Amino acid sequence: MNGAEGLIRTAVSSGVDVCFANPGTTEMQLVAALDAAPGMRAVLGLFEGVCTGAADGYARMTGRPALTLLHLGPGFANGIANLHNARRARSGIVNIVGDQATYHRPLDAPLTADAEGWARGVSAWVRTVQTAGRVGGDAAAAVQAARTAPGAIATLILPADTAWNEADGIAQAPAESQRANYSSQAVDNAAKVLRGGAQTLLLLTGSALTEQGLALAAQIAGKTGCKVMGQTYNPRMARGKGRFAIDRIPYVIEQALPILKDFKHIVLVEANDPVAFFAYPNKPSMLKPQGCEVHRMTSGAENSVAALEALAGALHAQPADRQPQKLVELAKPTGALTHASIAQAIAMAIPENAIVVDESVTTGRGFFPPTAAAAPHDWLQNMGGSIGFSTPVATGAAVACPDRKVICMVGDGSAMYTLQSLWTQAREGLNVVTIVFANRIYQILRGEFDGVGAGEPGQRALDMLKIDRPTIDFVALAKGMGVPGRAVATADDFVKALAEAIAEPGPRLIEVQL
Ligand SMILES: Cc1ncc(C[n+]2csc(CCOP(=O)(O)OP(=O)(O)O)c2C)c(N)n1
Repeated sequence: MNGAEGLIRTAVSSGVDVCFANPGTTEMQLVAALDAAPGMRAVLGLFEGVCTGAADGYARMTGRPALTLLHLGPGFANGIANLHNARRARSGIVNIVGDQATYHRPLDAPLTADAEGWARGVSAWVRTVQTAGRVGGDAAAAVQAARTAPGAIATLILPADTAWNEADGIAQAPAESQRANYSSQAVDNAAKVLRGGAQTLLLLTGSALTEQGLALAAQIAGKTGCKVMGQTYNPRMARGKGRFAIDRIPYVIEQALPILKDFKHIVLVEANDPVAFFAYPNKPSMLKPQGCEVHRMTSGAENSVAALEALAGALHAQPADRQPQKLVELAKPTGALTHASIAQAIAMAIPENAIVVDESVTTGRGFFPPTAAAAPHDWLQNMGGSIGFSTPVATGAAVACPDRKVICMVGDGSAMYTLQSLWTQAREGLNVVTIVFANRIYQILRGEFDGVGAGEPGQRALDMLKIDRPTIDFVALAKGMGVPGRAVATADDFVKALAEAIAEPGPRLIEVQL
């Protein structure tokens, strides 16, 4: 068995059986090993950012790492932006990066690069295999590193000769590491704060946003009168009918400040002390009001559901303490396409157990309240702010959950970064409905231009913000990659197009013309 086969067999025997790949010459033994070693599902992505984003989506939905297979430093570099997003989502991923053969590396052939250096910026664990004899052990160590709770990015660099030389067999990674429990002192402290009666915000993210975590938060809110919110962005939130509906801290500082201004305490459950996404002249960076005390109850690696359970226990908060919620009722929209009618149409269309991937940027800023009473679903967001996240993440989520419908909502600007995902969706027959909000501008940046006080944009500045010339035809682009699509310009047509797209198996695209 050569090193490449040892690696694939080690991954499979360790429970890692999906690989999002874009190979080159240095990975040919690994490609051959996919045939030789059964059990690995290999999914080709036509750009490395598709592979890394797909691995993020896969990890968010399964809690397990996938492999990516990338071509030397430059291939890895193409995948870095979505690894950055995945790192912030605390997704576990094992990157396998082929490299020049050990003896060829000093010759400085064209693709030779500092793969290790580039990997370090986004990886919690980096190793270069030194000899084929070590491949099995190194691959098992990479899987173990990626499974470090709650999930981490591990990058294993595999020089070509370590892939084709004889391996020492396979290894097996130890079982997943469990989340650390929680600090009872931190829970006692949170209980003391909540008993104190001063206005308190319970700020949640990560594993606290499961159905169970949210139900416990609802009890605590009902019992103590505290407010519960999510971070502006969250890796995954259980939402929809029957679940505790919470709002998020708005992105826009002017909207966030008044919402937070009266809180005397913020209790953090995996979340971070709220900060503005960017600095702006004459605006604060920290969003909490002066004098507000921040208390951390759990960090990202701890068991927040258990901590919330203990907190509910300490406060004697029962399921009966949950208050009924007034949610926006579902209603079929008609007439013009507006942000409100789009939200209504999506709320009506979300099927039971759907996965919604949200890169809707400015179009979707108000989507949360109107979709709160939709059928139960999971809502995934971009944790690192690097756009081009949603179409790959939707692809990986669909590979992870073939029985669930994935709805990918994406701005037209964001869609153009990693649109190749559609080709992978078509080839794999994935159940993804991509909705492109075609407003023909980087609308968010038009707002930021004002927000940073850059003045009035002239023609050249506007040319950097508008994407209307030439018009991008998303239906034609989708067709070219094997995905049927249609464009809509009214709410009525959007409702129809959504119903059709969701009813059909396989990928679909809807261009929403704003
Ligand atoms: C990798 C990366 N490049 C550039 C940006 C800056 N940026 C943020 S949002 C955005 C455009 C978003 O446009 P679109 O998806 O059409 O949404 P809209 O703002 O129109 O709602 C850009 C270029 C970024 N966040 N990440």
